[in-house]
Amino acid sequence: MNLKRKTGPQAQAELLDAESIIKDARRELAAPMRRLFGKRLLTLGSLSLLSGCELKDGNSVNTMLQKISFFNDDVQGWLFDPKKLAPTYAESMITRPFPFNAFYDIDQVPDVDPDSYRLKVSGLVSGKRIWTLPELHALPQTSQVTRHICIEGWSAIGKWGGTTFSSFLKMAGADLSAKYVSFQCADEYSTSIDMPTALHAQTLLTFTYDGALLPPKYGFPMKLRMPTKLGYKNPKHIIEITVTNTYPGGYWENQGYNWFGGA
Ligand SMILES: Nc1nc2c(c(=O)[nH]1)N[C@H]1C(S)=C(S)[C@@H](COP(=O)(O)O)O[C@H]1N2
Ligand SMILES: [Mo]
Repeated sequence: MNLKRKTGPQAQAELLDAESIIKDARRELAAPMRRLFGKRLLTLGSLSLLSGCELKDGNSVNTMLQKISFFNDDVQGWLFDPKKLAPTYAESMITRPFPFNAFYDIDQVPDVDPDSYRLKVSGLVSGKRIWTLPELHALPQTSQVTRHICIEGWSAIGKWGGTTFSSFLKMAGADLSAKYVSFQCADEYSTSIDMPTALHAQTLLTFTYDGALLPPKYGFPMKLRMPTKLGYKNPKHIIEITVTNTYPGGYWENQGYNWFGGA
């Protein structure tokens, strides 16, 4: 894609998007390296050198994000600051249509029946273990417009609404000193996260996308949305949440994707 050759509102939107990605890249991805190597790495030029990417358009920015997130894999665990917030955006910046992605095609999206649906909460928890959808929808709701970054080299801005995951975990009587929270999904996908990320202020158990009930393709009946993590760490169609001290892995993690997966 060469943005310079395009004209019209779509091209302008893409250019704007590329600019905001660069801003995020500087803020989000340069910060850990800045702490590691000093101020010089803050320039886009040095980020570009380090990742071997020429930053000429939206795609190359995405490729750089991908490479730098791999570069960070070994160091970001201990650099993770549980209080640091990911950028949020104006609703006018939402990417339309928002991309669909899964380990299968869109016609294979699982069809979850809302009436018989039950969320199971298991492992190191002392509270309620079985939740119906109306019970989950009755929890306090909030929403966020954030950037979703997929390791396959694309990113998009979307709006998800739901309940703060930290308050859900507290309500479920979860052992907050446990190491991991893992997720089983209706499509046999799974992933897991560290407890500091689970308790992060922007980690939401979401039931809506762009103000409407989460459609099947985006993860009905719920998606855990974490702007601080790459796309594959954000499970859709969750059917079971487990609090544990035993390393749980996940669908992509077991095939070599980095477990931490920070964005
Ligand atoms: N259950 C489930 N969750 C999943 C996946 C999946 O295949 N199954 N794919 C992950 C990946 S790699 C991405 S990029 C996002 C895509 O979410 P979207 O379809 O809402 O864009 O979902 C993540 N969560
Ligand atoms: Mo992804």
